[in-house]
Amino acid sequence: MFWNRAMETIRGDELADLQIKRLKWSLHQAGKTGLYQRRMKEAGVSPDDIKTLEDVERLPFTTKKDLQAGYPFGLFAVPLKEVVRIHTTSGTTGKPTVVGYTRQDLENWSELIARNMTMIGLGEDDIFQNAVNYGLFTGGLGFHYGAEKIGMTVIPSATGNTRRQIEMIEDFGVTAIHCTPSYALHLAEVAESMGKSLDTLKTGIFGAEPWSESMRGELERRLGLKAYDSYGLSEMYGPGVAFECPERDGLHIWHDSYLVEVIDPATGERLDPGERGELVITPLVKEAMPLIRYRTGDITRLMDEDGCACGRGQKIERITGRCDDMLVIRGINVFPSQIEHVLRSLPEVGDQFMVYIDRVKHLDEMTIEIEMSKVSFSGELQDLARIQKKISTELQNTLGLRTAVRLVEPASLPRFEGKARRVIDRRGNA
Ligand code: DLL
Repeated sequence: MFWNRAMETIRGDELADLQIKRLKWSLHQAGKTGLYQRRMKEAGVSPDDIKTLEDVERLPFTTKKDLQAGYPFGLFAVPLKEVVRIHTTSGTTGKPTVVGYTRQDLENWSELIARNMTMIGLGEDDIFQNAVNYGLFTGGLGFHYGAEKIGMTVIPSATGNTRRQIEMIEDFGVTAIHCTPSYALHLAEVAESMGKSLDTLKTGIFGAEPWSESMRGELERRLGLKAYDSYGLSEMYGPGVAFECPERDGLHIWHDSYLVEVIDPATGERLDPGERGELVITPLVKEAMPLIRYRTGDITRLMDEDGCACGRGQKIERITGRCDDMLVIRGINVFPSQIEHVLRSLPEVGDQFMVYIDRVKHLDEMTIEIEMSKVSFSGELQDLARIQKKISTELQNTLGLRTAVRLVEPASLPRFEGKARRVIDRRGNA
């Protein structure tokens, strides 16, 4: 099903023409800010030099640091009186990143969310529980207005009070839920402990943090729904940048609104289609805060141009990590998503884990605290030693790194209502 068939299926020359037209408009809009006046001058390029999509490579990059330097409103391209909403997201250090929206931006954003929801078969017959933070986090209001736009019955449940959330799902007959994958797992645990099977739930929309295919399998089994990956970032409005269709093999980017490239994060060179690297996005319709070649820090690759059975255009692969959360441990690069993938494939492992990195006598040590699953937790020392060895071996095989594994009782590690913080790096800069 399509919300906006013309825009969702636009391809080839027609798409390129639209993108270049919108890109020129965005460059003009960005040129209203001091940052881009300086940057374009330094790069020796003016909006008029950009005639084809290949010319985009001549444009300067924008990073999170630039947004922080402009804190709070330095990157706004419209007078503050035209900004009708502000969201923020965490910065790399100190102050948060501020994002502004005009009325048209809010309209564009809910259109994109409406496309996502319609694409996976949701509509006015659905009852939608939006179990994410409704404050400055873009997941709350972003999905709320998109869901209302297509006529769903929206329950703005926000986060917290998990037992009440479960009662609402049951009492209101909720058919679709949106939350972080970590919170979905927690909901599943609590529902099981309450003896609730949540039969009305059919669709789960999960995003805002990396999650693996094994996590998808687990959520689908325990919550009895079909789980879809949703990608976005506050700098690009929020959720709604890319989303899985029913094929669930990669996420469709809304190419009429976002121009995407994949670059080598070390050199900034553009990579060939299919190569994995950092996703760089130039929004094409943002009014209040236009950005040029924004470096997302997210690692993905562009998938085959054609070939999705749903009829929409090019997709990106699910985000496999960030170029800046990559851990270098004893010279070996480790992505937290790799650890998660290994752990979730082992039946002995329960729902939560925590990774600690320390420097002991100048050597990096990684310790993983792992909650055991209820079924495998017998408390017998012999069993524990066997399971510990099995997990260490699996981790070593995948990561190429020896890790200390500490097993803990089921349900004893902290739960996260929002984004999980599972990696604690205690090495400092020493
Ligand atoms: O997390 C927006 C969002 C809300 C997306 C709800 C999806 C659902 P930020 O707080 O600015 O915005 O964080 C953006 O989160 O650069 C990624 O590193 C990560 N991220 C978001 N979605 C996914 C995903 C929202 N599906 C940052 N898979 C991004 C992996 C994701 N990582």
